[in-house]
Amino acid sequence: MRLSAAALANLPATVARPLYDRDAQAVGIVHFGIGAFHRAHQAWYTDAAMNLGDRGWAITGVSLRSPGVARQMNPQGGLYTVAEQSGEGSTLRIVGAVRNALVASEEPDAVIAAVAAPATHIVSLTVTEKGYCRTASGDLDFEQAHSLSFYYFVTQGLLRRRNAGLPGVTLLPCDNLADNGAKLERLMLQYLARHEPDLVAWFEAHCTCPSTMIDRIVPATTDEDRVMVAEALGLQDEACVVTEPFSQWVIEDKFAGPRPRWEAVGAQLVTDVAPYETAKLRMLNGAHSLLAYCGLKAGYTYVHEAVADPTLHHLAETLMRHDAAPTITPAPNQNLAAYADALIARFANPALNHRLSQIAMDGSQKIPQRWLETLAENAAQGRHCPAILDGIAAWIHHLTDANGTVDDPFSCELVSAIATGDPVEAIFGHGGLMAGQWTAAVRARRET
Ligand code: CS2
Repeated sequence: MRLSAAALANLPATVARPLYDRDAQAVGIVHFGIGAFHRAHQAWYTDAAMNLGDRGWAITGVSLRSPGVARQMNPQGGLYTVAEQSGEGSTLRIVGAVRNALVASEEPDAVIAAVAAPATHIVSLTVTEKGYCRTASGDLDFEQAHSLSFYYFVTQGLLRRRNAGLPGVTLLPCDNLADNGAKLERLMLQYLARHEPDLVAWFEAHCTCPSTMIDRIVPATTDEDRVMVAEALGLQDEACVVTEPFSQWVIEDKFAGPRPRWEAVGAQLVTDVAPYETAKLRMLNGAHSLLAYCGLKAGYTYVHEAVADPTLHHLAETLMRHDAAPTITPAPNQNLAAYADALIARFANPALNHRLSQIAMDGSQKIPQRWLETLAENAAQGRHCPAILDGIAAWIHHLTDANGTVDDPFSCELVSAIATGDPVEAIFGHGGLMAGQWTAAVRARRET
């Protein structure tokens, strides 16, 4: 038996479930990239807001290519379990916010119609760093941003909205990029200027792109997780996600129209996301990538194993407290030392099997905002970043070790850089993928 609306009444009493009439909710949000992270984070907050009485915020999820999630969710009427796991046990909640999942490559018109629907007010994104289709210099890569990118579907939907006299939408990026709202706006405008120049002025007047800081550790769901959830529910749930109890969402309060009352369920609506976003990217994600490359090199599989190693633990602490924290101007209520303590405790969560290899992928997309900005700011002050330099050395080792099969959108460039025999020069030197001032420092550190 599969999880379904009809089966909700028979679930064990310990499993929380939607408190609202799901069928009566209009779809107010179209979300591109309906992976595990969205289901455990933005959809989970939206479900909580609907549990408190918010109406009209059901979500249509979109996968650009892969039919996997749609096949998991649609037979369950969009329902799925969020299992929060810690050393103290697990808590299960059925989330009802997702109405359906579309596969853009199979039903492009349905995706465009969803963006164009009058009840839609928000188009949100978790397409990962590479999904923004940027060149190494940060501009839109028009070759990648083709007819199967979110740019195309959003543009077609917005065209219909404009032609029908409908209001614009809020485009809400929920990926780990610094200043993600401003970046998305710039890239979207580059796309429109090339493909629909007539829409540029309308977009500028009617749509907004708030920045967000999103945080929850969500490992890829495994078969063991599905078995654990099936045992707890007494039903099969193909779309379940496993996560930690912690969750944070900081959103720039700059919406083009209505939005759910996310602040009533724990999100922070602020005028400036930057301090939160910078701390999260440089400390959490920075330490994550460090543990990933150094941990894999040391033979570990999971984050909790890597952070239990005294040497790697010390390195992660050094990155957060010595390298990153001095580059961050905290918000008035932000305590970076306490933040670092909390991050170490989250990484050590023994109930979360978060694979280092999941974090290690797409390094070219992650390393700039996780490490290089910290490195550059410290360099400007004449300070060194020992932990980050160790991380870069471990990343280069990771690329070399991959034997030509690097999981990264710039894999060709990275494989060629390794083949030159001087990857530091090829990647960080003049004209390299990550050209910067730190070539000599990276080289010196690698050689020790
Ligand atoms: C991780 C993030 O995979 C990765 O690169 O660093 O997904 C991390 O788990 C999240 O950003 C936590 O909020």
